[in-house]
Amino acid sequence: MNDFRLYAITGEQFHPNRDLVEVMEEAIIGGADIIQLRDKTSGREELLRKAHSLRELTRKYGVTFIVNDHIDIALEVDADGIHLGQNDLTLEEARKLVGDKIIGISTHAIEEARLAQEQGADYIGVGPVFRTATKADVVDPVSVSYVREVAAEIGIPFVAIGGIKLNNVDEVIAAGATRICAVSEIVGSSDVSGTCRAFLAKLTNKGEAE
Ligand code: TZP
Ligand code: MG
Repeated sequence: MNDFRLYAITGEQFHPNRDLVEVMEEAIIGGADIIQLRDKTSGREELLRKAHSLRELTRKYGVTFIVNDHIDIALEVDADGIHLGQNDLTLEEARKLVGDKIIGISTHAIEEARLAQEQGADYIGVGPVFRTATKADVVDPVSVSYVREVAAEIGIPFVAIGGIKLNNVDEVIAAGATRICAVSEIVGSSDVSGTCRAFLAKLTNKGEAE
């Protein structure tokens, strides 16, 4: 999973009239190489149904599939991994439950990044880099300076997240990010594949003007 570059997270509120699987398929076609199911509102049955559908989709394309928060659902659909926040299970507890599946941890400060690395996280989220309305209880933006700190010090893969758009991603890449994650900019786009391709072009060109 180390070679991923573009991490797309679901956000159905940004495409109210479009099907979840269809939108995420467009993201994959555009080059997203990790898909995460993040859904804070559905009940368990609905979540499970979505997880099954996205597992089937990601298998078809050979793309990594991560479930946010719900370890039981990740296990039930045989997702590739889970993503946890600072207030969820500890890494040690999570590792016991998921074995060698991928565990990703959200971090907002270098101490959290160090700890996640020490405890065996497979990757970390670094953010929110910019202000975002996508996450309800989000902490204040950490700015690109936190991206710079992580890039300089942390050895495990990290993905920058939070308010990242095509028009500000260059700054994030210049700070050392080689992997980008976005919700609204990707799934809320009228051209989901094109937006993914544009992010990837910027990552390939290291943020230089195209
Ligand atoms: N974790 C930190 S910021 C964020 C999450 C899930 C939301 C990012 O959404 P967007 O729309 O890309 O700002
Ligand atoms: Mg969480």
